[in-house]
Amino acid sequence: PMLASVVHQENVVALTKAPMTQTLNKKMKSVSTIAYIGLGSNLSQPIKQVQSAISEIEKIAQSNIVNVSSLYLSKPMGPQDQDDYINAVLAIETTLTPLELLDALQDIENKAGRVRKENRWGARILDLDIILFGNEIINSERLIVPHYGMKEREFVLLPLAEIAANLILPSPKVTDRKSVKLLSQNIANNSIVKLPLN
Ligand code: A4P
Ligand code: MG
Repeated sequence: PMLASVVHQENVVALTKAPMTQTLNKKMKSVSTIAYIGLGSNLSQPIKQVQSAISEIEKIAQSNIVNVSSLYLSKPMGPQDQDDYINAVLAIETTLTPLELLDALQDIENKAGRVRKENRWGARILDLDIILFGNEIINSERLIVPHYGMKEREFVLLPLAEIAANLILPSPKVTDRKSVKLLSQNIANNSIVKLPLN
């Protein structure tokens, strides 16, 4: 009984220390931002694409995933002659700049075999969008944040509401600073289903 209790205590210590060790190993600086990333896929086994994208995002330098929504099955927005999508949203704590994070996400899209085509809103193996980056409002050539479509898209708002309902959207216009919960309650959710956890 004596030995068992020692082993038990060591386990407790190991568990309590784990997140700290991970943080130090990844050389996190002190100032970090929570960013939200939208994941989407409707080609080449979309569930697997989204799951392996989550594993790849976990490996991004100076960053740690802090929350992941369920997976959602959604009808295509845009051309209807394409398969249904798998969508999800995750939260990442990062000390990267927004453009460094975009570079890392585009590397992951490219490694998954993403081919960029002309047709707008067409089928894709993997789409990784920065939905929010802390409270920042970004309007540069490569990056628009908050993501331009987030307020109209149920496949962004519903998974986001699952992990960050109380978040308020940054906006120069005070009246546009609405909570994710409110926005998600005000859109139709006819063409999306949350998949059970496996
Ligand atoms: N870019 C600008 N802002 C951002 C941002 N916040 N995050 C620039 C990521 N990238 C951003 O992106 C084109 C360029 O946008 C990038 O090079 C980056 O510099 P892309 O991924 O090559 O093109 P895209 O994703 O096809 O662009 P588009 O037209 O914005 O597509 P959407 O709006 O992402 O829509 N239906 C369902 N059910 N679920 C889906 O996920 N997705 C789409 C794609 C269509 N229908 C869908 C879904
Ligand atoms: Mg995209």
